[in-house]
Amino acid sequence: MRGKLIVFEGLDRAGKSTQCERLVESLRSEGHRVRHMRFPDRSTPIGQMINDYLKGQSEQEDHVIHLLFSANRWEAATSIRADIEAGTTIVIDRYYYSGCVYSAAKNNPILNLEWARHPEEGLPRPDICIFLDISPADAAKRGGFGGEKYENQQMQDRVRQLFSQLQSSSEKDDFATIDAGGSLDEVQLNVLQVAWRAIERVDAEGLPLRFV
Ligand code: ADP
Ligand code: 2DT
Ligand code: MG
Repeated sequence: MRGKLIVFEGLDRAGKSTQCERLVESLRSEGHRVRHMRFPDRSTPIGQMINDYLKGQSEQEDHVIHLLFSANRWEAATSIRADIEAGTTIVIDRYYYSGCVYSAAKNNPILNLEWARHPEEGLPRPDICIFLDISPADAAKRGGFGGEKYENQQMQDRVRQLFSQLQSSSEKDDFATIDAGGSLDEVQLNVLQVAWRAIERVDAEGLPLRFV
């Protein structure tokens, strides 16, 4: 059986990184072969350029940084596909949905959601995107903003709006939305249920890996 492609998305402090790790551990303990990834992958030369930009150590034109984020996924795309075909499930902390909404949130006159999506076309498409939904008030309880580029209220508000736009577009069937405001264990239980359901569906229906 092929591996599955499972993605976590959501706003800053929704609990993506925490729940991503927990899901990877749970699936491994059940005997699945699992590769844990995150985007941006700051370890590659392209990822280092993205890291410098997010930390305010370099400037990039809006389209240029958008294409670097996309290239950072494309440089991993062949190995994602190969692993899935070889039976390894891949769990990713952020993917092209973040790529689209963060760039479109800048209100650049050209770089809207539609423009933003084009360079992503052809990437492996997730079997499920688990969207961790948090209110601004609950996010604030989890600490303030860090120092990175997009960690400010205006950007987060736009990102929230655009994520909801994406979830009622052609991408809507990709998403399972989970209330991320509960305790760590409550959220984890819901995540597990959604992930199991997605895995079972792919296996039961013999669904092939799709592409964006
Ligand atoms: P993200 O990757 O979405 O930005 P993190 O997983 O890094 O979020 O979590 C952000 C902060 O909130 C961390 O300090 C984490 O321990 C805490 N946190 C995550 N999930 C919960 C939760 N369900 N309840 C309370 N605190 C949480
Ligand atoms: P982390 O805090 O999760 O490391 O994210 N971002 C992310 C984009 O603007 N485009 C993308 O394609 C991706 C994957 C979201 C760092 C920041 O990078 C943003 C937050
Ligand atoms: Mg994180």
